[in-house]
Amino acid sequence: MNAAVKGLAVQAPVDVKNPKLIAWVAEMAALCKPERIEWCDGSQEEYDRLCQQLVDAGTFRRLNPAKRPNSYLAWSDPSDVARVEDRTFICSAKKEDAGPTNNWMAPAEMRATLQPLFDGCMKGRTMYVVPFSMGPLGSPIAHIGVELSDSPYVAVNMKIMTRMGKAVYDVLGAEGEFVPCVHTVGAPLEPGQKDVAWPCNKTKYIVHYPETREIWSYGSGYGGNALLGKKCFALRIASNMGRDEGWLAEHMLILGVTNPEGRKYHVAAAFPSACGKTNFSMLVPPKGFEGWKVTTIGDDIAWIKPQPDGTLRAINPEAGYFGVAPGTNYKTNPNCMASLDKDVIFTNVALTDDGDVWWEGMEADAPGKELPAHLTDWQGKDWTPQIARETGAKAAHPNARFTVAATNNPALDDAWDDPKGVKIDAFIFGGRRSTTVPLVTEARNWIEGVYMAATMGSETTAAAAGAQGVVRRDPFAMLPFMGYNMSDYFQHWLTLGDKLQAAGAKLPKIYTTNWFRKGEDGKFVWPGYGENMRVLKWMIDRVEGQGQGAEHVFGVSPRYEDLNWTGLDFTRTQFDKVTSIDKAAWQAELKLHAELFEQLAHRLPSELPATKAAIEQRLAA
Ligand code: SAT
Ligand code: MN
Repeated sequence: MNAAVKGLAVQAPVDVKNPKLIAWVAEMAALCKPERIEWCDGSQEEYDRLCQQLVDAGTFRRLNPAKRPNSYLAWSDPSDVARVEDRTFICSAKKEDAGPTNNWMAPAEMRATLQPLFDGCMKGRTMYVVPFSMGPLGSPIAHIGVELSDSPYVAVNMKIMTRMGKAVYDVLGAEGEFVPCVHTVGAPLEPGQKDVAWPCNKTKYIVHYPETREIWSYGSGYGGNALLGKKCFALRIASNMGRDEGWLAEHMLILGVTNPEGRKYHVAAAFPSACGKTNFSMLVPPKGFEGWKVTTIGDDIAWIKPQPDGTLRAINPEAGYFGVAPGTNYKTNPNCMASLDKDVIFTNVALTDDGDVWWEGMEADAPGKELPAHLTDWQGKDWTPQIARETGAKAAHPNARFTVAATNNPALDDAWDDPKGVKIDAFIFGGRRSTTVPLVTEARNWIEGVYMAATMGSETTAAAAGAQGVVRRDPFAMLPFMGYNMSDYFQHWLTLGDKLQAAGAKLPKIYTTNWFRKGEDGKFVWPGYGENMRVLKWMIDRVEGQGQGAEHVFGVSPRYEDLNWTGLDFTRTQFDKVTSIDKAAWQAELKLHAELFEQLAHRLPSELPATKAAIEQRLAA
């Protein structure tokens, strides 16, 4: 099949039978004016060829095959290292449908803005047609997207992060629906112009049109700005699909947890970016938890669809992990380290003198915990421990990432690729807070759980450009990923709870956690990582109707004696430090909830201020 377009004839491969897809590729080619079009088939041959091309272009460096087989290192432009939230737009027809937490521009105005930017934006480059399925191919919970990108880095990352390739054209058939995603680094090449290793543009736009379910991304080659299946589709566009169709697209890991008696449960947990979702999803139970097993279904995103019997079933729409490297080591996440042995794309980590990778935190695995004597840092500069001491220079960028297939994970759940998904028994919402919020609290009911999730605060991280460590409200860990009005989203959760209850189902329990309280010395009090199993076990006990706890102003928390401490030296005093509820701090916290509710007042469900009033009354009593 082909479509003739001014300048460039679009010849689709024989597998492509979808006239809408071909017409759209032709239309976008006419606009972006690439030198050529390559329809990706997702084969290993194609992956290897594109990686070699990236090596030849200086974007990739092949790592020492004896140390890190079939793996590559990319260093981005220093200005293109994270998601750009202030350049991300939800262009719904009406401003109020994007809501006060999103940047908005009228669709016509945005289209007029983007038109001249995209006109000729791919000159001198190849346009890759990247077909992908979010979720197991053909699953009733899955959806298809096609990304057009002038970045081969994007094409190879999408091969790892999604089910990408020829099989998607078959599922799409002649009539199938797909979400069109256009991406350009915004760096056209004039004839004879030499390319740079990491092309990008100072001007950036990450744009979503929720009504027409389109994604347009301009100017960045990095992560969630460019791998459009991830945050743009699987969260911002999918949250709109979920609202319209009665399901949930959430910024959640999914894990399986099996107790020594062999009973298995599934937990979906929302944490903001770079707050340890990958670590938690691959948790290795510590000493004292013999016979317990944790398995990974997903590490970042969950699509959750209600079933006729009132249960919720979840899939991981992704097929790989785009995880934060710094801080990852054999103590914090041994399964992740094992996943990274081979077949990895690293971005913005440091290079060792023997052609391997290094990042801050890896020293914990060195025999004497020593730092490497010399590295090349993520900007290609010399790095030594002395330089680091004197200048504070980081060898790896704090948002440095690895891209690796889920199938590399030794803790991968057997059902991770099951088209039916897994049944969710509990939700966790966890913020990063140095103070105020206790280690774990169980909501007494669905509404209280929605309140906890809605009012969650978190200190910002390097995953997004901008200031770090500032507390901001991050409802459901979805603030940067919400594709419509936040208040409508709260209502969607409340309505779903009502529906499930009406179907006679036992609702999943809802928890809020905070692993990040700090002591006067500025250090984390809770050991975290594998030790989070102690909290997870308490939750599972509660799901089973077993675990004990004490009720307080906003829920139920375990007392010291309610957790299993075998194998960990953690005193009652330390426990008090991570669980105490300070009345004055909570009065101040509730003022921040009030500010959030003021911001979201338009269409805010009345259940939320009512829950707040009840907490205030209990706090005052
Ligand atoms: O850069 S990404 O958006 O893919 C990762 C994240 O922020 O969670
Ligand atoms: Mn994320």
